[in-house]
Amino acid sequence: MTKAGFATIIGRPNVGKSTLLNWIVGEKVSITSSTPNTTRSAIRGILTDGDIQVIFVDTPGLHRPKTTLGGRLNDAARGAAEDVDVLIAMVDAGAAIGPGDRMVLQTLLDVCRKVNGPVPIVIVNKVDRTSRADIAAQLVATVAAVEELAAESQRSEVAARVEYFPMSARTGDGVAPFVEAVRRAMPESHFLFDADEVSDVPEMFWIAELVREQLVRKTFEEIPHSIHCRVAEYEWPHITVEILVERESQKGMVIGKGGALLKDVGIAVRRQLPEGAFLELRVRVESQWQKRDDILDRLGY
Ligand SMILES: Nc1nc2c(ncn2[C@@H]2O[C@H](COP(=O)(O)OP(=O)(O)OP(=O)(O)O)[C@@H](O)[C@H]2O)c(=O)[nH]1
Ligand SMILES: [Mg+2]
Repeated sequence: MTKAGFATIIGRPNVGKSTLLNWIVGEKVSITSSTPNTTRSAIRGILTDGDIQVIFVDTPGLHRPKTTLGGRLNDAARGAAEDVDVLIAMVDAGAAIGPGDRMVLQTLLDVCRKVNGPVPIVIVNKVDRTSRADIAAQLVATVAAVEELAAESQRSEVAARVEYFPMSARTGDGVAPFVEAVRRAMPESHFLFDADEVSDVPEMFWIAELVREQLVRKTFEEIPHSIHCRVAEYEWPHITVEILVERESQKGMVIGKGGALLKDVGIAVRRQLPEGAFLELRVRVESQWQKRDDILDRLGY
């Protein structure tokens, strides 16, 4: 009998959730950057090995929202944490456990309290950047935070079941035992995806994501958050991606001096597309789109 199920990763923005998903499936299926709130939807990466299939789900970083979009990103993450077989909360080894992490750990305890609820796992990521002593201290601090939150919310039974894994999603150090624990938790089931599938991300969405990834990496301050990308026209090999920004001034920043920034973005994206692709990038102002429910509905958030 085969086994298959879902394992969702939640955490504050920027802790390394998407980097881990990509490492696990061995391919880039979720865009990453050092700017918080890079991921804007639940992204599935599929790992099939032998007779066990795990669908790992990457989520938008949980944060205190400042815009309507931010609230929707949190909702998407919380939604993806329901009805799964394993729930994984990730914290950063190099940053003190703060209110944001506590909120994430509380979500883990709450969702996993249900009878036959998900197996709770906590990851301490980015251990490549910290000393052994600091990793040990962070593990102790994380366990203490989980136990304190559990004591306050009558979740001690859940806290006792939590498994902890220090790792580096960047180097892959420590990832294997974690993946083994997730595989062990999969229930008996037929496979939910073909054994050779790594992701169910539609091609149009993926091309728009690759453009957004470059823009998020190459722009600063509020601009990464003001950008939305979508494929406006697709007739292979001609692809037009429309880049939405919120203000006229941002348009200039995204285009760059003499079009330099957009050109760089185009080069970096084309390298990741099949040979022969013609990519056209267009920038359009859609005022305050992050704050407007009607536009967010239309954009699919
Ligand atoms: N040194 C180090 N950096 C890492 C590690 N994992 C991720 N990073 C870096 O941390 C930054 C954020 O990584 P992401 O994977 O985009 O983080 P995320 O949790 O998906 O962030 P959001 O999508 O914004 O919620 C990137 O610059 C990564 O390269 C790690 O194990 N070690
Ligand atoms: Mg991400």
